[in-house]
Amino acid sequence: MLRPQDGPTRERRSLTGLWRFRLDAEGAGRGEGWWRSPLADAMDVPVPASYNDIYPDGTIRDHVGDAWYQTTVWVPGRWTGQRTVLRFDAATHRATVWVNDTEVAQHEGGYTPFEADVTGQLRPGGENRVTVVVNNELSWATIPPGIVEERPDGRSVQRYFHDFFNYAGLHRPVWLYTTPPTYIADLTLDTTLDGTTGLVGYRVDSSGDAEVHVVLRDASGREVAASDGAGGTLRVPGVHAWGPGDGYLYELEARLFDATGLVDSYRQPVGVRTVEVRGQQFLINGKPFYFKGFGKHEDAAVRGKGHDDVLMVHDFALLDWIGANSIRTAHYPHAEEVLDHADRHGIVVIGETPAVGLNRNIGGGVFGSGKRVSTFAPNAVGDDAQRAHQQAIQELIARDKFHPSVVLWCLANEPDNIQPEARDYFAPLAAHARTLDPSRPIAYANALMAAPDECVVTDLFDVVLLNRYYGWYFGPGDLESAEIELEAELRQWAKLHDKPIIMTEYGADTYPGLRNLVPSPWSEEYQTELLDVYHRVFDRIDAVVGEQVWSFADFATMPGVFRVDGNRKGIFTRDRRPKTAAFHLRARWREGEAT
Ligand code: BDP
Repeated sequence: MLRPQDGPTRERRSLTGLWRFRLDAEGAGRGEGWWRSPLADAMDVPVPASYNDIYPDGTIRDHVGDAWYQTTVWVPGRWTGQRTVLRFDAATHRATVWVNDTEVAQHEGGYTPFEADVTGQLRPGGENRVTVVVNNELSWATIPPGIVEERPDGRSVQRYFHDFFNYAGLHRPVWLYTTPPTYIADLTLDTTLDGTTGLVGYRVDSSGDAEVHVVLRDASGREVAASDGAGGTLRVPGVHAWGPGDGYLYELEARLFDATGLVDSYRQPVGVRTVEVRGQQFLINGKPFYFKGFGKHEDAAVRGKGHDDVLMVHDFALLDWIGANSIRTAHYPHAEEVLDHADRHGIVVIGETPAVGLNRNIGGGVFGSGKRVSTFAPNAVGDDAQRAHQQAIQELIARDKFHPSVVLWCLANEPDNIQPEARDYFAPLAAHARTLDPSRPIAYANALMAAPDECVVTDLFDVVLLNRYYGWYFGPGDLESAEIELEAELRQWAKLHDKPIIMTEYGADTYPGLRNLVPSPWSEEYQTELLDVYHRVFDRIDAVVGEQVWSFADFATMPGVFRVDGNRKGIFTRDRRPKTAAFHLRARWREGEAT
């Protein structure tokens, strides 16, 4: 599924803006056919945005169930004869879509795009109604999982096993776009380096009979290679490789021709680079790479998880300021605009699926105590969840396969990895990911539940990703023990598994402005000292090839006694002001640079 674009043969129209909106906790709209007429009793909500925090109203913020969106759009008469497609970049967590009176799409999963060919339903030269019902319920059949509980007063309340707030709605842009009737349906690219020559393998899938011609241009627009035919390899002598800090992109243009001339054209940015895990090293273009950066959420005041270019560009500017070279898109695929930006700016990305909270022995970031319960079981994370997980992996890879910034797939965050059934659950998923993308390594992020010799799934993956909270959830306030325990554990991982280790989470909740002469939890000094402890240990262990602090910025969570207006492990506050630790990290990450 290629993204919409404007070009000589294609046109797109954004449907962002204010849509009509109505909550439907009882689910009445599906029976009453609310898509058939203008949405009654509707309010305005902006798209893209989460709907939860737009109005000061708890029933909207904590809504569970259906929410209806509707807009109207004039479609130009010149679209007659073209193939027209309606695309949602995301609808969290599932959606059904109607154009005028006809249902055109259903999609499950909140962070990947879906589309429908609406040529038969859309009236060019007229006004058209687009209606979407978005549902935010999480269950044991969904990724991420959750449970809807009924409270004594009859309200439904959503419980889930991750800490970040369950924002919902149309979080990303919505598009109507055209393609010609015979069109380029998909591209497959495969880039590698042969010395100083770049090799770009390509395949163009088209919907009908047409001749294929492909050109590759460098960043200045100069043609550097060309080829005829639906598949082949382009050679680029003296290639400018894509690399960390060097977001150099070529552009591949695929064109279809028939006897009348140009039929379709599609342009795709291409970064030429290699990724390889060798022993305990992570190599990009054959050189060892050390990850410096953050686990990052899509989260902001008022807009929730709504994509916003302003915030995105600002966040990347902060990454640059602090000297970060990488992010993990915790805990779901982030907007495609984010990956485009990472590509262009040479920021390395660990791309994660929404499989977070597959662990009944952890709740919302806090570790359960006492008796272990089974996570991977028919009445919990069973076959339905595994199917949804497989689909999430497939849609993530299909969506992001072209991005050179993505160097590693993270298939899950902190799943139960001790229960023997975890292996049966993950083995087919890992195999599936490798089939879909043999070019990138795979991993999962591991919580401090299983010692290196207890984890039943590590050998299915290429890289060890560790989320560790010594000195916070474990021994809060005791950084001396934290240093000893962390080092002992890391040494054991390095000894037992010949794989690189990336610390994908470490940090401490920090209330900005709380200062202590003797560092104690929640103070700015404690966050800084805790990071120092971890950094000293990382620097002593060769197998550690990366440090990603949790988290880039404070973010909204479900309510909890250990959350003060959200998760406060941000190095920046939610409105992106630096905590003391930001300057400290900057000194480490930009050491030796003239800043
Ligand atoms: C980790 C989770 C992360 C949480 C973090 C925390 O991976 O999503 O936000 O704990 O509690 O276990 O801060």
